[in-house]
Amino acid sequence: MRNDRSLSVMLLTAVSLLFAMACQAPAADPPNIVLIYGDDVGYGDVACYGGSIATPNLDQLAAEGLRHTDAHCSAATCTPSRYALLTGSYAFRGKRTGIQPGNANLIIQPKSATLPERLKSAGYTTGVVGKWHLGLGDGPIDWNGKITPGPESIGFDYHFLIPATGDRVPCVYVEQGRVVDLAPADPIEVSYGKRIGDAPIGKERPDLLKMQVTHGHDRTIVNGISRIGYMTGGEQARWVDEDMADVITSQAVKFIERNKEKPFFLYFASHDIHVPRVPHSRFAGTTGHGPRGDAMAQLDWCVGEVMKTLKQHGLEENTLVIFSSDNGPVLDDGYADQANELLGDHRPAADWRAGKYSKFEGGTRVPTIVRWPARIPANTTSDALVGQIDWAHSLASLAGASVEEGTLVDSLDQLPALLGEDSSGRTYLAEEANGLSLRQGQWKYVTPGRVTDKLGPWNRVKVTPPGALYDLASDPQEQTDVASENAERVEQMQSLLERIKQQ
Ligand code: NG6
Ligand code: CA
Repeated sequence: MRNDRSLSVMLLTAVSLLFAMACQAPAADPPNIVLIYGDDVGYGDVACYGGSIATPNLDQLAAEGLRHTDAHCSAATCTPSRYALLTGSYAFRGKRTGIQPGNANLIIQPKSATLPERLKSAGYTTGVVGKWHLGLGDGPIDWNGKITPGPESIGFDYHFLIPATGDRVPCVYVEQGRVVDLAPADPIEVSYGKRIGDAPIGKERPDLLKMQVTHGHDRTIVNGISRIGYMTGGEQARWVDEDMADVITSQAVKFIERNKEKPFFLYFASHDIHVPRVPHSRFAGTTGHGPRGDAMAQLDWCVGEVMKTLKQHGLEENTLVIFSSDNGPVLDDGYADQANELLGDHRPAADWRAGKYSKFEGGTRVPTIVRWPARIPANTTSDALVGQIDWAHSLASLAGASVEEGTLVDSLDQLPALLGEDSSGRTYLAEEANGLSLRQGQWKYVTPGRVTDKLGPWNRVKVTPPGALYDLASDPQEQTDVASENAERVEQMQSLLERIKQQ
C-alpha cells in the first residue's frame, strides 16, 4: 500500500516536473523577430520622443518595452542604411551603395551571409514586405518576367516589394519575383535615361498633377503624381499611393499568420513617411501637420495592426519587435506638400542638428523601440550607443546562428545593449552621409566637406579641414566646434576612422 502510494507520488512528481518543463519551453524558444522600419522618420517624429503628432501605438510599444535614446542607423539615406542593416557591413565597402534608381541591380552579393540568411540558417522563415531599394536582377530587368536575383538570393523566403521608393518608377509591387496584377498584354518598360512612351510627363503638364514638385520628380505621372524616371505600360499593376500602407500592412499581417507556428523574421519596411506623402483618406487632414504628419499617423496605425495580429495569435510575449528608421527626418524632399508650412511646434529631429542627408546627429540618430516582454522589462530607456550595423550579428546570436569570421564584417554582437541589458553599448560608431562621421563616447567628429544642415537637402554648411569636433555632453546640438582645442583627439579619431575603413 505504502509502496503504491510512494510510487504514485513519484509519478506525480515526475509528471509535474515534465509539465513544468513543457510550460517553460516556449520562453526558451528563440523569439519571432519583427523589424518595423520607418522611412525618413526622425527622432522627434514619435510622440514618446517628444513629437507633437499623436503616435499612440508606438508609444504603447515603448511603454511595454525599451526606448533607446542614442541609437543610430548606419547612414543618412536609405540605400546605404538598408545595405548595412542587412549585410552587417558598411555601405562604403560595397559598390553602388548610394541612393539607387528603380532599375538598379541587386547590390548585395547573392548567397553571402546576411541578416535574413543567418536567421534562415537557424530555422527561421524569413520575409520582407515593403520598401526594398537595394536593386533587383543582375542585368537589364525584364519587369514582365521572373525578376531575379532578389531578396530570395540573400536569405528571404518571401517578398512583397516596393522595388525602390514611392517617388521612383516602376510604381508596381513585386511579389516573389513577379509584378503583381500585371496584364501580359500591357507590358512594362522602365527607363532612367531616354524618355519612353508618349504619355505626358509632370514637367510639361503640371496641371495634371495632384501634388506639385519642388525639385526633380517631374517625369512619368502615376496616380496624378509625377516621379523620378520613365515607365510605360502596366496600367493595371500600378499602385495607388493612398492604398499603399493598407496593401503592405495586409501582406505583413498575412505573413505573420502564415508562419505563426514556427519562428519567423519579418522585415516590414514601411514607405511612410517618405515622399510622395499621400496617406489614405482615413489619415489625410487628421493631424493638422499636413501630409507629412498624416503619413506619420498612418505609420503608427500600421504598427498597431502588426501588434494586434501578434496579440490575436498569442505571439506578443515571445516576439521581439523593433521599430526604427532608415535615416533622419526631412521636410521638403522634392514635393510641395506643405511639410514646412504646417510644421507648427513639431520638431522632427528633436534636439539633434539637421536630419536626412546629414553628418550631424539628426542624420542617423533615430527613434528605436524594442519590445520583447519575455526578456525586456516594460517602460525602460537606454542611453547606450547602439547602431543598426550590429543588428545582423546580434540577431543572429539571438537566433542561435553562427557568424563565421570574415562575414557580417562590421557587425558586432551587441545583443545585450540592444535589449537594454548593457547600458554602455559601443565605444565608437561610424556613420555615413556622403562621407563619414564618427561617434566615440560623448565626442562627435565630422569629416571635412559640405554637410547638410537643417531639414532639407538644399541647406549645406562647409566643414573645413581637419573636420569639426563636438562634445555632445555639453553641446548636444553640435553648435561649438572644439576641434582646434582638441587637436590630439581629432587626430586619434581620424586614425580610428582610417582603421575602420581599412578593416
Ligand atoms: C533624392 C530625391 C528625394 C528622395 C531621395 C531618396 C530628388 C530631388 N530628391 O534624390 O526625393 O527620393 O533621393 O530618399 O529627386 S531615400 O530615403 O530613399 O534615401
Ligand atoms: Ca529613407
